[in-house]
Amino acid sequence: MTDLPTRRSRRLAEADRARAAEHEARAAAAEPPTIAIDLRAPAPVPEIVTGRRRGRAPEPAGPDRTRVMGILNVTPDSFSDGGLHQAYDDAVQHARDLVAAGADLVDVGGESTRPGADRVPVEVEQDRVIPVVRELVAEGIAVSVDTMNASTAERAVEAGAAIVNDVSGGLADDDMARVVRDTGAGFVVMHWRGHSDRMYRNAEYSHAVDEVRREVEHRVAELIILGVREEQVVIDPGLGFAKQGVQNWEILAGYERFASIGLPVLVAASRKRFLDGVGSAAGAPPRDRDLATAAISLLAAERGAWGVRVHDPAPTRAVLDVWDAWRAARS
Ligand code: PMM
Repeated sequence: MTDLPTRRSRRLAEADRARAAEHEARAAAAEPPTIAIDLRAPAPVPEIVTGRRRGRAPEPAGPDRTRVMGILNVTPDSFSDGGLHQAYDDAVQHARDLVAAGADLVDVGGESTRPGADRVPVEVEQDRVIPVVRELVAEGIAVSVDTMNASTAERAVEAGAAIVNDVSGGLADDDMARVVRDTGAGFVVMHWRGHSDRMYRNAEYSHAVDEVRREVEHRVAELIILGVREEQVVIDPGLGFAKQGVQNWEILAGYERFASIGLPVLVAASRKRFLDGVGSAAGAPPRDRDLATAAISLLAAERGAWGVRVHDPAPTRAVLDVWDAWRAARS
């Protein structure tokens, strides 16, 4: 009786040894595990993106000043200038005019994101924007491409665009983070809660500033996990996108909370509906909102915004020049 447990434990030990030998044989026959390490140096981030970082005081002029991004919609249906620049020649000429009026860079888009807009086939979008991007870059104009499509972003960056401006922050196309990561392009990550056809159904907040801040911060964290570098990112609260009238003002008034995420901020209020009746008559056409837009540009610049996105750079440039002169005289 006493040797029974011993025999059993011997049998168990033999079975263990056999199993271990079997494992070893299988492991030896299998391919060794491979670990993919990307040894390429990361692509450099364009200077126009990296000028001002957290904690740096705004300077009166030079590369750190608030950038003026001129809007070039090569679309037939954008809410304020749609259809005007559809032809290639018109688009290129309009971009030159934007620069002459004070734009530091031109944001080229081929798909309208106005409320209720339908999606455009990606080939159509690319036919609209890629030749224009190529020409502007050849003329020495800094370009961002306004797209939710990774393949359009990739082709535009290949054509020389420095920045991908994606109103969905990469949520509309799973491949966008890879394109941004691999190209080193700047990436404007806008707050987004879904496509234009359901824009206003998603405009429900108990505290707009806190929720927009939290959602953008979360999105940036996801992008960092996917390999996008912090120095590539510019954040944008997405005025007018899933936000109703007063919510846009709350976001502007809460600018500092948003900026405290610690990333450069783009403010894109230009001609948006929430400006109707502020500084111009209620119901006036969108282009009558350019003075109100310029006032927001000044307030944003004073708070250290990385950039402002505007349809007409002239009034914005004028107020920023006034501010520069004011500050220059003080120092
Ligand atoms: N708004 C529009 C288009 N693109 N991009 C960013 N980053 N932020 C915006 O608020 C934004 C955008 C809306 O249409 P528009 O081109 O006619 O202004």
